[in-house]
Amino acid sequence: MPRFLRTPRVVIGSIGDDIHVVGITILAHALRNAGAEVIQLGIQTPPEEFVATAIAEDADVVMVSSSNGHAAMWCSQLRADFDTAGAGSILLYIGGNLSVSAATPWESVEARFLSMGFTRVFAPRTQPEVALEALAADLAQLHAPDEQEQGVERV
Ligand code: B12
Repeated sequence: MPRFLRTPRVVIGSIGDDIHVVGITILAHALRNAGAEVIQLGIQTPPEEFVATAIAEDADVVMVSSSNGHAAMWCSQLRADFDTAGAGSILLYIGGNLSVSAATPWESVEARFLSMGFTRVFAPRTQPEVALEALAADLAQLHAPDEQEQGVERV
């Protein structure tokens, strides 16, 4: 399990009309166990609620889940919405079942969501540990200069 230099604040939810709840429940549980502060938005969360909550909660990362095949429709403007709200550089992760057809090559699905502005795109059935490792690495990279300056030690 990764160790965080400081408590990450994570906003998580299933976007748009998506009702699949098991993935976000497991992910939220794993994040809390790893020491993260999790703001769980639940299912059927409108894109604008991710933006408003992430800003209100001063989140480090937004984890979007989508399993019903509608992700591209609900996510196409999400990065732009964060830009408009003044939080353009927030970490934006997405996972679940992102394509309508399982036959779509993963590389093209990943490329599509990266081009929408997601920081990381996770393949179906990604285990929580993978997301935790990615988050620890991204946060360490983002905060590296601050931590060195302040002499913060890993606990
Ligand atoms: C259970 C289930 C349902 C239940 C949901 C119950 C509930 N309240 O959650 C019910 C029966 C209600 C349902 C409904 C529908 N479902 Co459904 N469902 C499933 C099923 C069988 C399992 C989903 C699940 O819980 N998996 C277990 C969890 C732990 O796995 P997970 O969600 O993948 O999440 C893991 C990872 O992916 C990852 N993860 C998930 N999100 C994120 C986000 C980030 C940022 C990260 C890092 C990781 C991450 O973390 C989790 C832990 O490992 C899947 C098939 C399957 N085997 O996956 C279909 C499936 C997801 N459903 C599907 C469909 C099509 C539907 C419906 C549209 C069907 C219909 N015609 O009505 C509706 C959706 C309606 C809607 N508005 O959303 C399709 C989606 C296909 C697609 N993407 O194109 C699937 C893949 C079935 C299939 N093979 O066709 N479903």
